[in-house]
Amino acid sequence: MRTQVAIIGAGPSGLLLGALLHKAGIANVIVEQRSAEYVLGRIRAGVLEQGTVGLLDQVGVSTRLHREGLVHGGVELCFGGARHRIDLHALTGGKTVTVYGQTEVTRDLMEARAATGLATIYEAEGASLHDFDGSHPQVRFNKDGVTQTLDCEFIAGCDGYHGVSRQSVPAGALQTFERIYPFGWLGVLSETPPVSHELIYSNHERGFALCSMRSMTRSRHYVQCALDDKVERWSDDTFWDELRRRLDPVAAEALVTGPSIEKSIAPLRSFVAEPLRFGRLFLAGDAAHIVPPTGAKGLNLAAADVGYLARALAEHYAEKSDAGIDHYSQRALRRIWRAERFSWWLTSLMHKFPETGAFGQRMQAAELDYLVHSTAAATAMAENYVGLPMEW
Ligand code: FAS
Ligand code: PHB
Repeated sequence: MRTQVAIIGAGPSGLLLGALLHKAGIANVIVEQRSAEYVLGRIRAGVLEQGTVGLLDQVGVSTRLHREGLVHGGVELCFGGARHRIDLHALTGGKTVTVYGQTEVTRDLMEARAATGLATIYEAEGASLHDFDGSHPQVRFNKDGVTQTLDCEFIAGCDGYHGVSRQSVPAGALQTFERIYPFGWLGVLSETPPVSHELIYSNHERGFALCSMRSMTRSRHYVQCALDDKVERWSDDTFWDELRRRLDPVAAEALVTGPSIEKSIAPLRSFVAEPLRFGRLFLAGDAAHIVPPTGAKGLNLAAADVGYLARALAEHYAEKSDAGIDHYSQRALRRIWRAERFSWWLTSLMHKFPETGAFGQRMQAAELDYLVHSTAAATAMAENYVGLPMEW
């Protein structure tokens, strides 16, 4: 097999990159280790920045998003028993975010790709990357017991944090930066109406909580839990009772509970690998970086990465210029680090850190008080939450 760009991973990064390259007339093949059903079964992000929506518009995969997505002009912070709205729309000159699950984005991209006839090789096992620091890169994998070789001109590592791409880079060529948080998020998906029409982020002495949604009939809630906690310890009733304790009285009263249709615990970490380019191999999305989900940046950063990468590869093929691919890593990392900072800041502000003690709690209370009473502070939060400009 031969193509121009081999993409490792059929998550949102790989699928969106494939769609952007196809629009630019660049042939690409996606190699994915799991089945399409498995990929769709992962419940993850829920908030899209305008830049991400714009990229989906660009590849013609946003019809359902515009029909079913919920456009939000604000977000609420809950602390000290009361809620305070951050008016994103007013503070950012009209910007908004769209609530539309990552699962739906992935489904839309998968269906669009299937319609193009582009090759997506699911259940491709044991992928290995070769000669990406030379001029004839290859991806080898096993499909149905047969070893296959994909000759290509570039490889895009869109295979997530545990993928093979970053691990294929010689250790000395990569510098990594990491912070692991001393807690996780227990998330529950339920066919229940959202407690409010916008998201609620709660800083409570018992721990962080988040009330999000997927539609006006399907909710996604999270509570901060111990790093070594187990899903089995959390019955639905235990979860709802704990969530209710971490909300203001009005929200606690309005909360409609119901059976969980998905329940899982995710660890939280900040992680960045530098640089993002190694010869003809490029890293994008979670293969390159991880953010704690507090700032809703993970999926949006992945979209920005592949937006930059697709533009750089289009320049290489159409204009015979390598300026874009030479600049990709530096350009993507500038946005990545700004999102890492915002995600770390909001995580540090909203979660319970026992090790920081009473003084740490007072610092959080003072910052939250300042945030909701200072236009300058609220603007800083708002412009990061809606997404900083893409700076093409
Ligand atoms: P992904 O991990 O989504 O996709 C990588 C793909 O590569 C997968 O399909 C995998 O099977 C495949 N792959 C891996 N190794 C391979 C190999 N060797 N060969 C072939 N294929 C391989 N972000 C938010 O903004 N908000 C959230 O609330 C949020 N919650 C999250 C919860 C969890 C548990 C996790 C893990 C992440 C969460 N994220 C959240 C971040 C998440 O949405 C990611 O940013 C997003 O999935 C990034 O997409 P990809 O870069 O495509 O990586
Ligand atoms: C979600 O809906 O899953 C979600 C929303 C906002 C976040 C994190 C997760 O910050």
